[in-house]
Amino acid sequence: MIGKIHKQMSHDSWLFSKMATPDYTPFVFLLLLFQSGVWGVPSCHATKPGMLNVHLVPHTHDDVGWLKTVDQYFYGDRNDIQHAGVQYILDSVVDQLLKNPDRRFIYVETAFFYRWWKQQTDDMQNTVKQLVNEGRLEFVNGGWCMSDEATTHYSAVIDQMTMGLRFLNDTFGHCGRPRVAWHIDPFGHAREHASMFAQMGYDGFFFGRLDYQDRNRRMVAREQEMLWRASESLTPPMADLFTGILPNGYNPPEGFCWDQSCDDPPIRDDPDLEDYNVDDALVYKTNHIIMTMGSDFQYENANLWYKNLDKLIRYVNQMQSNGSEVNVLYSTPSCYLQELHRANLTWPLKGDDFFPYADSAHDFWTGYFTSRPALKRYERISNSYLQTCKQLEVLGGPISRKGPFGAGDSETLKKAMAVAQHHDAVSGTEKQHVANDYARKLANGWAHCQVPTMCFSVNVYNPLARPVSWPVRLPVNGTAYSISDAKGKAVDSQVVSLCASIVTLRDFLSSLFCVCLSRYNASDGNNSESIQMSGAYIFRPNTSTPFIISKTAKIETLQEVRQWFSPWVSQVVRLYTDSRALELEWTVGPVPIGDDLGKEVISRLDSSINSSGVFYTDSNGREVLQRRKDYRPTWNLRQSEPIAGNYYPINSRAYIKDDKDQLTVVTDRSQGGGSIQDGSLEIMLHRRLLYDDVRGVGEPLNETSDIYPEGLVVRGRHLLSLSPPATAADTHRPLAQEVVLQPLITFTDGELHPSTRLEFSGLQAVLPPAVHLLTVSQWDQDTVLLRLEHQYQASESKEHSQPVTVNLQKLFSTLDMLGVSEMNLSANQWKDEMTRLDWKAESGTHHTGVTNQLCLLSPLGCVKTADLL
Ligand SMILES: *[C@@H]1O[C@H](CO)[C@@H](O)[C@H](O)[C@H]1NC(C)=O
Ligand SMILES: *[C@@H]1O[C@H](CO)[C@@H](O)[C@H](O)[C@H]1NC(C)=O
Ligand SMILES: *[C@@H]1O[C@H](CO)[C@@H](O)[C@H](O)[C@H]1NC(C)=O
Ligand SMILES: *[C@@H]1O[C@H](CO)[C@@H](O)[C@H](O)[C@H]1NC(C)=O
Ligand SMILES: *[C@@H]1O[C@H](CO)[C@@H](O)[C@H](O)[C@H]1NC(C)=O
Ligand SMILES: *[C@@H]1O[C@H](CO)[C@@H](O)[C@H](O)[C@H]1NC(C)=O
Ligand SMILES: *[C@@H]1O[C@H](CO)[C@@H](O)[C@H](O)[C@H]1NC(C)=O
Ligand SMILES: *[C@@H]1O[C@H](CO)[C@@H](O)[C@H](O)[C@H]1NC(C)=O
Ligand SMILES: *[C@@H]1O[C@H](CO)[C@@H](O)[C@H](O)[C@H]1NC(C)=O
Ligand SMILES: CC(=O)N[C@H]1CO[C@H](CO)[C@@H](O)[C@@H]1O
Ligand SMILES: [Zn+2]
Repeated sequence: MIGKIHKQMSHDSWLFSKMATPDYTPFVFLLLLFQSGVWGVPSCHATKPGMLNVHLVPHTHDDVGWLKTVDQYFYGDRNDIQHAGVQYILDSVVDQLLKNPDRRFIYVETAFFYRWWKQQTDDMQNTVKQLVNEGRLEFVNGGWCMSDEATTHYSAVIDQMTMGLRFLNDTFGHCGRPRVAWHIDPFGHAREHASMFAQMGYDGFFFGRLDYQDRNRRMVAREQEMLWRASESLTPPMADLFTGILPNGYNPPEGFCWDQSCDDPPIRDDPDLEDYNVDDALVYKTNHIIMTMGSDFQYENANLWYKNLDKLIRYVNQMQSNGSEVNVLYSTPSCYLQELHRANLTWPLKGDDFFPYADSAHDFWTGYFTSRPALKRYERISNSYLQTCKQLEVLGGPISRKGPFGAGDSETLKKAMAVAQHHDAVSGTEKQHVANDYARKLANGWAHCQVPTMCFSVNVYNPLARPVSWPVRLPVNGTAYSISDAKGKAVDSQVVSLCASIVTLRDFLSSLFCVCLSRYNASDGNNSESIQMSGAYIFRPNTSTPFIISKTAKIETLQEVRQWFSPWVSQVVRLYTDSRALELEWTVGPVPIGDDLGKEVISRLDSSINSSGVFYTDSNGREVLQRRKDYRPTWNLRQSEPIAGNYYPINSRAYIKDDKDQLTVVTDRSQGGGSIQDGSLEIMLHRRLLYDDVRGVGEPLNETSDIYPEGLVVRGRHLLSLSPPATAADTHRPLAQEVVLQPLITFTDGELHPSTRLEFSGLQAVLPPAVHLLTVSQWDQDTVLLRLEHQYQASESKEHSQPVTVNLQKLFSTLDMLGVSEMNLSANQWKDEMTRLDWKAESGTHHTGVTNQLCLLSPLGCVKTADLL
């Protein structure tokens, strides 16, 4: 749950409408008022109980940028690159829906729909509202985009979903609320995404891509539809999500593509429909099957599709009079889901995730975990900037929302960040000109979000709800600097000369573990086993032994240790006083390609930890999952790529451990990595490739820029901590949050006005360590959206995986709270509207973890809801 706080300056009475929270509340949402809602019941066509019901779902998959930029896709510009124009799709579909009330369409990407909507007349808007109210046009997923699942951070995903779903609710009310999450294209699926979707109130989730071995097994076992138990911490069914695998990716069955972009013959009026193949249905459990009738940017001329679908339905159903038992109907994912629910079956339970994704033996989509490391970092730091900008808009009051010094407009950055979550944006799988466009949009967002600032002075804003100790590094000239804090007290500081030489770290470093940077030669496809090349999506090293860039790094020791492995790979190692972690700052590039070989550079940490093939990676920056080398929890893996097949997404941290020690690496962006040898953890930093990997992008991942025409140079940081496993989470949870929401540093020129306030805290008191302040954002004139999160996973910390209490009345220093209302995670439902379909799991409802609890204090005291089990 999450919340909006009604604030009123200088008012100190509190009107809590009601305060109840489920027993573990990862996200808290509070809003002013409760309203009763009536569910819009989608109007689904009747099905026939004794027959096989084929649900035809007309749909289009509109990437929010990929081969073309998001704007080019909307307008249909640059059709020489790819024929695609979303504005025409929506024009054409609405027109065709009006021609026959039986027809249905689903729409997914609110970033596009929102643009189209703004250009429509009142009449057209009313017509579309009618279509939505009648269930003829249905929104599914409904976020601003269809986010990538491997390289996104949960906070940015929640933001982009909230933005899209809010537009739908504001525009269409209840009938516009999507019940189904729809990730038909992302290249693997994260458990945290399923958990978020459940907490956003979705009743089901459909996707297209999973490992080919997993899929084959599931088809045989008829386990393509399941109940995903997506959290070890939440009490079922809070994070349970009904999940279905679509029969044909997201394409139509072979021979049935009637888009203008396809060559399949139309249905003639003397139909021979013997080819109509319903064998797919044999691998599903019910007498219902869903067919995705559409694909990338289809329906620009919707008449072609609908005319043929009308005929298909008519002719196939006519055969029923001759004994056929196939019933074909126009449908939507939520109508299909409703039938599955009605079937009242039990479904297999799934506890792990769907990474990594391979579409055949040597084709692991694990390269994109690291592709475009500079864009990945820019996206991550833009998230931190946006959260700060939103907080200051709230704390600074109305003046900070407009005017020359006001942050004014966080909307631009919000939209740029939402678009950047798309599965061809932060994933790094777009064309170079499109990657440039995402970066340009983020930069424009920063410009609109100028955070007001206060000799030169350095302003540091910490967006977390607790104090942090954070090193600030500034380039200076000379050594004569005195640095003081707001009270005039000296701040501990050092000027590190670029060439001085003081011994410190070397012994420390070698006693703990050994860092060495290595690289893989990328496969160029000339190989007897498979012609697959490494590319933007796919990681395929030439051999399974990494090539050590240099056995002897040239080392200079200062307050920091500087290592040069080669002219294009170097690293600085720093240990700050009082720090819980060692900092490795790596610099890689320009990656040489003179030998005509692509290269993928990794950082490998070797330790004496007895990790027995087990390692841990986070899911979208939130819960941590256990990984085991050459192993998948739900099927017997035949491992065909010893490196790429053991890579997993690392969004914020990864670790290995034994009984005594845990080595944790906190990353500053999403990267791919794994533990190939016991005691070792490797993380891919940068990749430069000379071939396209034939997954559609049509370009080698060969990044250059104006400043780096020889090849992009990328710099980043890893924070390493070594602690006893029992207390490791107490370090790496807050550390990871500090890197995600890092202090914002700004500069002011000239003397400060004497009356300038040098120190400010938006909070009255520090929040308890287990509670993370996830969102503070202006919702409308008088309300603020607040999300509080219990950030510890069940059982991971003796001290912090415990219920915790927050007193909302004493939270903010500049806001008074008039009332509070709870909402679901994506803020598109009030608490009293929250209902979800219940599903029965096949086997043991094994719920292990201790339930974490976040209790909100109200005048009624701490209110707990009953255990949901
Ligand atoms: C039903 O079968 C009869 C006899 O085979 C055939 O003439 C007729 O066309 C069939 N009708 C349909 C709708 O297939
Ligand atoms: C669903 O199945 C259970 C048995 O598993 C049965 O008790 C229950 O009545 C069924 N519900 C409906 C609505 O058919
Ligand atoms: C550094 O300071 C010296 C002396 O004030 C000056 O001559 C020099 O130009 C400065 N260097 C830079 C890079 O600003
Ligand atoms: C690996 O590289 C060597 C030479 O550098 C080449 O002979 C071999 O075919 C490559 N293997 C693969 C799988 O690309
Ligand atoms: C790989 O093989 C293709 C054709 O078989 C050839 O054109 C290409 O030069 C080869 N690449 C390398 C790096 O040997
Ligand atoms: C990578 O390619 C280089 C040639 O550029 C070769 O010397 C080296 O042995 C190769 N390393 C591996 C691990 O294949
Ligand atoms: C490593 O751990 C495994 C159990 O996880 C144990 O069987 C093995 O003996 C250990 N090896 C060493 C060298 O301690
Ligand atoms: C990679 O980029 C470099 C630098 O722009 C260029 O010289 C080279 O031809 C490119 N190679 C490929 C295969 O795109
Ligand atoms: C959704 O929209 C309806 C109709 O405008 C409104 O009454 C309701 O409060 C909105 N719900 C939320 C959660 O904002
Ligand atoms: C965080 C939270 O309260 N999420 C709730 C949102 O609403 C759905 C039902 O629609 C609940 O299942 C979630 O728990
Ligand atoms: Zn896509």
